Amino acid sequence: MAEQFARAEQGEAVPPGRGLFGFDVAYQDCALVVLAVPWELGVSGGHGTAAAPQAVLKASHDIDLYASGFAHQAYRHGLRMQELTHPVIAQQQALLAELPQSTAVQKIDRINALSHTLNTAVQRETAKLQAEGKKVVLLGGDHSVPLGFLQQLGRQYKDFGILHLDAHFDCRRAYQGLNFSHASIMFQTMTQIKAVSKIVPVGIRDFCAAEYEFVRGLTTRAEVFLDYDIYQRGFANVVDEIVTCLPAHVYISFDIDALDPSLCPHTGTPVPGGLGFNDVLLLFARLHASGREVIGADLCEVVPAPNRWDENVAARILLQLCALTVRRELAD
Ligand SMILES: [Mn+2]
Repeated sequence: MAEQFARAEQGEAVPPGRGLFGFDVAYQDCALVVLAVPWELGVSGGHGTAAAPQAVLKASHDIDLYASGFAHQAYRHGLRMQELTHPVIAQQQALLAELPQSTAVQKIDRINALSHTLNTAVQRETAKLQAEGKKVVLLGGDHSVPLGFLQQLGRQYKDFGILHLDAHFDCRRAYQGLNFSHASIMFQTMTQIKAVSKIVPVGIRDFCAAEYEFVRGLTTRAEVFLDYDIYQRGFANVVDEIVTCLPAHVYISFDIDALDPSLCPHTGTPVPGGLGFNDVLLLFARLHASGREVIGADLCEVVPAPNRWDENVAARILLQLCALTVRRELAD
């Protein structure tokens, strides 16, 4: 591995077929597993997010890895990507292939059943990885993917917060009859997982009245940073307020559509406005500097682009999320 790290640091091209960020890290040597979940049964808008993990893996070979601060040489701690291996992934593909022929009711029942199976599979797999001493970052797939991971963290931690970067609250009770759609992930999380003492949605700019009421009803369990309010005040003037809202243990749920759509034009439900790339870097740097521990993260709703742009941006965000999550192992 030392030789691969040294070559990357000299800026050499990555040979084809390599692992995440260009390194072949064996399971026993990795500190963190990026668990890829190629899933898109929970989407309402455009499709294609199931293809994100492979596209982000390829794009991760094309980015230079130098970073200062908490992300400095984070890859040296061993970052490995592997896919969730469970029959439900193939069952999803079969269902997607026959969807146009199914009646709506059959579709909804079967999607709900498969989504429930996926949640259980993700919960069990993340529990196994954690039991074997690995940190975990999920790579979707759509934003319904992390529920099982959040359920697992809810068993493990008495109290944690969610830094939720998104254009949407994702707090619909159900969407088009789907209980576990990407539009309901935070409704499911906040109603099911008592250990989540705080949710901090950031960049929100597209929501219905019922969702807003639901979030307001969470009272002190939610601190909302709407995109337009952030714009008016300037991100640098808000960033410490965002961090201060969060408890000592933090999970980061990153929907790529939180970003300005020029950074993720192919995502399924893009919305004008949004966070700049440097806003995210600043937020992560301040979160790290605050001493809070990132206990896990997800990156969802990436849809690959013909010119590989969306996955290029996503690979850079993924590196930051991995660095934040392994930082306890870093010799600062
Ligand atoms: Mn979203």
